[in-house]
Amino acid sequence: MPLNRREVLAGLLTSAAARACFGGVDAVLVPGKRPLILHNDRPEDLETPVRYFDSWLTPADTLFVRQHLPRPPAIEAGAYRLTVNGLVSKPLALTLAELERLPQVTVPAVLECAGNGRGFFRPQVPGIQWGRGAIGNVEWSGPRVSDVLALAGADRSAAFLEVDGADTGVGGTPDFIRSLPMKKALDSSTLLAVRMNGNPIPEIHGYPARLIAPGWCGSNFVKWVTRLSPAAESHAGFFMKTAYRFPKTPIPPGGTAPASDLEPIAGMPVKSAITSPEDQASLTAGPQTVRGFAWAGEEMVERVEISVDGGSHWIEATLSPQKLRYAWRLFEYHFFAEPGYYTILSRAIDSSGRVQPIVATWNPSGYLWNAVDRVGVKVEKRA
Ligand SMILES: Nc1nc2c(c(=O)[nH]1)N[C@H]1C(S)=C(S)[C@@H](COP(=O)(O)O)O[C@H]1N2
Ligand SMILES: [Mo]
Repeated sequence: MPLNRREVLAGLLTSAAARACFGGVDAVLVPGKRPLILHNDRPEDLETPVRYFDSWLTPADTLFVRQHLPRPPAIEAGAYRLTVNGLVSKPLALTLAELERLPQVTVPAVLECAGNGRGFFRPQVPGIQWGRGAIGNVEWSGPRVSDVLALAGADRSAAFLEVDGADTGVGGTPDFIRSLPMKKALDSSTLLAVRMNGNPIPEIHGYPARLIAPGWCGSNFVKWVTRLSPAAESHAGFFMKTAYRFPKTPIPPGGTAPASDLEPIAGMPVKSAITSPEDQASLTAGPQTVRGFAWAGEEMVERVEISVDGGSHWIEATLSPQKLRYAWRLFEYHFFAEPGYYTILSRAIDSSGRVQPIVATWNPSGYLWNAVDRVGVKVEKRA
């Protein structure tokens, strides 16, 4: 539920590190973060304002935060244990040092909440009304999940890997447990990350270890991982059986789908977003630059096209040279603007031929918003 100003103030009184600037919804509730868009304060759900997206890697101090449950007590490095049990021949409890002694692999990968862009769906759907900023591009490092599982003699033919974080359900809230298909768990890019952008993972982002399932939605990136269990079945809890499911075939906007017509979200769709100029910005006539990022889940971004006339003409943007599966690519497009109003659009095209659609597929939970992005700008005469 969004907080009103009084609730924000009440939160401030109980949190010494908290500060808020009341010009907008920006607030600092987490030490070490720049002011982010506040959706919830306890647990913290914070969105990155698009103006912060000006680099290929998203720094820790601007990365969005999403959690369903209260943050677990800080985990101390020496006390940390990763339990590997279930369908394994040798159940284990690994220390952080043991994880760090395995070969360390680095994978730059987008972290995006399945609900990013939910606020744009019409009719509206319940849930956090994220705009464009529940996403970031981060360099993750740590052992491969497959190497960790090998230590325990895991049954590689088990259908799923159950992943549990240190946070637990409170009252009636279910525990956050996810099941990853074993095929994805054993992929050489799937990591149990112990570092984020070269540093230990910040507490709020999952210290000391979190799962990284590149190209898949953020709900699979389980934070504070304390248990990995190969299993024959997918976990029966809320976060697998109800949440993060998408209609197998499109349904009418505003409609419903029986549970049997929903399936778990896996790889993410193709998408681009404009980060500059901001929507409804006032610009001065002359040369203009449109900037943003594009990503395509498990596919490669091949091309981004820009229109500055509402989609009548499309021209290819310049992409950043880093062409890596799972990471986003930055784009740039230059044009000369006479005074007037411009509707600027961006669309990405990926290696499997997917084109970012004009209309995102409406679904009851508001997942996977990926419609062509759009900002409007007013260009005024040079003074
Ligand atoms: N243990 C745990 N892991 C979690 C979650 C959670 O609530 N608990 N939220 C998931 C969801 S839905 C998302 S989008 C990402 C958000 O990661 P971040 O908070 O580091 O941005 O974490 C995922 N991992
Ligand atoms: Mo999410």
